[in-house]
Amino acid sequence: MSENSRIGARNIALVGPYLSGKTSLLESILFITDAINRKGKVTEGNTVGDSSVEARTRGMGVELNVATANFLGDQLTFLDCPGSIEFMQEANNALVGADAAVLVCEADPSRALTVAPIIKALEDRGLPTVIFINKVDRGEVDVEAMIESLGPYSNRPIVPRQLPIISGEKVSGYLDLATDRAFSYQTGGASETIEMPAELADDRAEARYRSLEKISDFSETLMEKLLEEVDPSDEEVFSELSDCFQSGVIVPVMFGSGELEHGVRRLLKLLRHEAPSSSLASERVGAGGDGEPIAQILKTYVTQHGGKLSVVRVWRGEFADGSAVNGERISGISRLCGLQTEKLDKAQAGDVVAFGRLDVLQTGSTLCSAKDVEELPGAAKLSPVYSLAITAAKREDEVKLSGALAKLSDEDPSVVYEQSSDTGELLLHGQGEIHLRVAGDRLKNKHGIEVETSRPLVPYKEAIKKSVSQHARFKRQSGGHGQFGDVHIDIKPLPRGSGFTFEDRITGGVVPKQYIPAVGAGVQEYLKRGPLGFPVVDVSVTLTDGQYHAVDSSELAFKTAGRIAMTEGMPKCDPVLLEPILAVDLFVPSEYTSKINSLVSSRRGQILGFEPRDGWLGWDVVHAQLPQNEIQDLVVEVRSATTGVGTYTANFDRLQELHGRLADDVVSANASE
Ligand SMILES: Nc1nc2c(ncn2[C@@H]2O[C@H](COP(=O)(O)OP(=O)(O)OP(=O)(O)O)[C@@H](O)[C@H]2O)c(=O)[nH]1
Ligand SMILES: [Mg+2]
Repeated sequence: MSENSRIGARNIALVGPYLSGKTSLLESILFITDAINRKGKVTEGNTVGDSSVEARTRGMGVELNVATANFLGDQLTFLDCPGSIEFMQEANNALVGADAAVLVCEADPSRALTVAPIIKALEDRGLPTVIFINKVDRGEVDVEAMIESLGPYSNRPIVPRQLPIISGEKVSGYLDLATDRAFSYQTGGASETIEMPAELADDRAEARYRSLEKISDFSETLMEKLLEEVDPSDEEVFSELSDCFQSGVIVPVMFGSGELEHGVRRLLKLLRHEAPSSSLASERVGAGGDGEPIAQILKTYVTQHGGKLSVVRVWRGEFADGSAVNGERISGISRLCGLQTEKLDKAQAGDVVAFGRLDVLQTGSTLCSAKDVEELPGAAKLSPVYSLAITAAKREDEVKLSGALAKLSDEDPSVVYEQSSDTGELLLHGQGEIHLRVAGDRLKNKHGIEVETSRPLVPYKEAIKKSVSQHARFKRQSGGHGQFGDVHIDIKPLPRGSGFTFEDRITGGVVPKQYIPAVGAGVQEYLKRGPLGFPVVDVSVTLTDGQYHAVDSSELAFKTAGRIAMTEGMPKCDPVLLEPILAVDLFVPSEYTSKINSLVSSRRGQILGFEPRDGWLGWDVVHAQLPQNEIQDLVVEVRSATTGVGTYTANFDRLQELHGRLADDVVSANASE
């Protein structure tokens, strides 16, 4: 173990589906550990975990919040991640810096699927994980059924550490499977030891045996004992369970009620005694041992004053306030408890703290005082699934908007913005409707800019199907100097994807050389808006003949003649509307694949096939092609068809002819704008 590592410092990600109770659990943890002296409530908008206005007003997590507590002399830092799939990037970024994760979920087997993507994310990172089945105060909860239903989504065996004691319809306490002790919950206090309920003796023996079977795969001595029918001691079982959790090969399960503090102290003890030390995580990411101090940014906040606050995980060594990293100077180091900051002189390996004013560095960046920084991998960027066109509500805010958007995507890298080269619109891309609404609220609350949003325009194009020869003359006699240009052009369709070509076949100087590019420019100007009202693609124009006037001809006159020839010729070329078609991969649990197939068909899509999703248990990827016009709210329907977990990626594939009423509607809607 490296000397740099803080044995007592551990960073625990709180993850789990939307509204499973992570923030409420954190609130209880902070209260129990005296980090706060009054417990807030999510519904009252005063918890540590939901610190921003946007989170408080919605009663849901919308970004990462960090809080450090001291539990019996050990430093535990919690990374409270939002559960909504639309804010998944925040959770993924946070997981980069965690030592272990508490996966908080409800005992609802019908929603086990919503836990699957999180299980997968934790497995991919190799993060030691404990499942906390929450809200058991609600009554009629079946912890065992929940464990059963999660099994198919986990590559790691899920092993109960406790058995519920049920009184009436409610869980009133638990048996510890490793220590042979029973406890009764005390709301607002530690559970009390009670006598082992005799009627649970058989259940306990059976559950204990099943757990042992699962962990014996990872322990030869245990395997031998089981084969020889020797009952291992409680100490042995505890140590095996502990090792298997620490090394991340099994996932232990606990349960309780975060809000009522039931089972929370027990969870804290597990984290304190059994979670891997922070040095293990450093080794896992390849930043262990001795060497230059290294840290990594897990989250960026833009403060009310406009400065940046970067939440960093220190992997190795120490960073002092005022020291230089990557050419910038750390200005202020603080321990966090939500919005509350406590100043520190330095940060040490194993800490998750905030560094002030690293203005250029972004979430995911690796920090190092040495010149050449070897970048540690950050979280992969999710590809956007929902877009809106935005404009500043007030004209005078337009200039400020791009700066504010840069800060917005600094804070949340899954918000992406761009100026569309096709439609000229300013587009905001993200993970869903709520995600972008929160982005809009942030622009208003933090940057004082109100924006208006609309459905992005579809970048339709048009082409032609017939060749036409066209003559045009531009002639104007106005006092002295006149204007004269005369051209003959051939307009021809080109194969899809060829673009635009302009050629001249002038012989004998009937159009002087210096005027020919002007004809091309006039033609091109016309192509910005064809007979149907859209940019024209895949057309060739050849200048075949013409006339000029020694005095009156000019570049402008020939440019105008070129444009007139196009304006008159193009409508005769059988123009056709082209709509963009996207290649779409939809990622869904296999049980919903057929539902997704019909959804795609109902949106004029074409299914190309489907296959198992690489590396995902029980998921498919459906390959399809869909018109871009059908994709705007696709994610909303895909999610609602798949209990919220389905998603897709889309890329431009080609332009395809659109005919009939659909085309007429597009043309007339465009004309009326
Ligand atoms: N009955 C019961 N309700 C709870 C418990 N914990 C949380 N809740 C309720 O569940 C709802 C969601 O709680 P949060 O703590 O915001 O859940 P979260 O997982 O942080 O939510 P997101 O961050 O939005 O994913 C709130 O209405 C809580 O009051 C619990 O232990 N028992
Ligand atoms: Mg929350």
